[in-house]
Amino acid sequence: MRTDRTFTMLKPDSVEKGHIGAILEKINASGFRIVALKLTHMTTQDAQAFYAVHSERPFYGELVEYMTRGPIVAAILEKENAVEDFRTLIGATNPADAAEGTIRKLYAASIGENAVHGSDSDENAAIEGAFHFAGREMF
Ligand code: 3AN
Repeated sequence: MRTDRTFTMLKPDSVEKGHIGAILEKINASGFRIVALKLTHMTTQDAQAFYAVHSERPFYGELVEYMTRGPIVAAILEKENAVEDFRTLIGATNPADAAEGTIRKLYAASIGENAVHGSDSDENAAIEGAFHFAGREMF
């Protein structure tokens, strides 16, 4: 399995606020190459499946509702040490705890609406990328 790719979503709040360009610029400027990219709208079934690992958590319903309320930008990113470096770039899950200069510090409103997703392991990066993209959509 490749170890130099991660998967991200710019969540509905980022799209609604017009932050797509600024966030993609920061991603590129931080050394990530965009391998796959699309604007898409997750169905309830998509979001339930994508976040199945959180299905027992109290915020699951809220999370599914948020992630389906508007379009998202899905992308696969390539860089050496992509998963870990991208988690550093986006910052802590709760933007109140996120380091200065991170994407969540700059653009996220709250823990529930935290602007971006970043895969937490190489294995999940591959699963999540394949959830959104066919092989011929990756370059
Ligand atoms: P991360 O996105 O930093 O990996 P996870 O995997 O723990 O964080 O959570 C997935 C998503 O669930 C978060 N991006 C956030 O939108 C939502 N979430 C996590 N914790 C909470 C919480 N305590 N209250 C509301 N939503 C949450």
